[in-house]
Amino acid sequence: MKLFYSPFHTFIHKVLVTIHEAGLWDDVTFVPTYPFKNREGEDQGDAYSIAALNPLNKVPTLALDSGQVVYGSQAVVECIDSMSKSGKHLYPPAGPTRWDAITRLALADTMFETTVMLVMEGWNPEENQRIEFFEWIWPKIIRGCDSLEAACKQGFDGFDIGQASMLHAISYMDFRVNFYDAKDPLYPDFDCFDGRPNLKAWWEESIQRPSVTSHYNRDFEGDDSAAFLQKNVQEVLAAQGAIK
Ligand SMILES: N[C@@H](CCC(=O)N[C@@H](CS)C(=O)NCC(=O)O)C(=O)O
Repeated sequence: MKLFYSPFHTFIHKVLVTIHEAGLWDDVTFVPTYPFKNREGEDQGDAYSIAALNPLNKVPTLALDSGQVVYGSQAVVECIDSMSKSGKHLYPPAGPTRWDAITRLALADTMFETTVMLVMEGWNPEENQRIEFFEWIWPKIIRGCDSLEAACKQGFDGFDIGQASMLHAISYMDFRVNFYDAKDPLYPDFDCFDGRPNLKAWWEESIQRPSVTSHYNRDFEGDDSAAFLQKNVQEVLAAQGAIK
């Protein structure tokens, strides 16, 4: 199977964590995709487009060997977890523990997505950035961090999909500041661990997991050319019978 994703390993990808935890690392062809290089005004044109596979043209997108395409990160991780070869599953059985795990998945995923929205707002010239936008987003992130602190204080029974998403969201906040050099108008020095000792202790322990160290802060070493990407898109279409 092929995973189309953006190969920035300076944050933790919950999809990569899930693949590793499932013992499926060697079954995946990792296909780097740069969705924002397709934006108008970029000189790459549609070179990195995966719209032929995913109408939203978003990462992550998973293509199974059958040609079936699964997109939306929640669908992708559930699909991967279902194929686990390691005997481990990140989704507890139906019941309160599962609802808790998938609710934290939803919370952390939305914290991640709203942080992406802050990144995109920050691409506007400073005088055009909407302060109301930051005022709308930040309380969600701050309450979210408080809720995760409470969850960490209570503790977890093993590693679950909610925690994979928490790693993703928390590391992306750092990525926003360091990679994009974001100067936030409201919280320029925000540190999610400040006053949240349980979240910090959980983080320190969780980033030791092999599923995290497998990629976090490591260079991507494969082929990230547009030609490699499009070759893989064509292979998926061929598997679907869409091209000869
Ligand atoms: N809800 C989606 C969000 C994925 C997402 O927003 N991906 C971004 C990269 S961080 C993307 O591909 N953006 C390209 C675009 O929106 O055109 C998911 O969970 O998979």
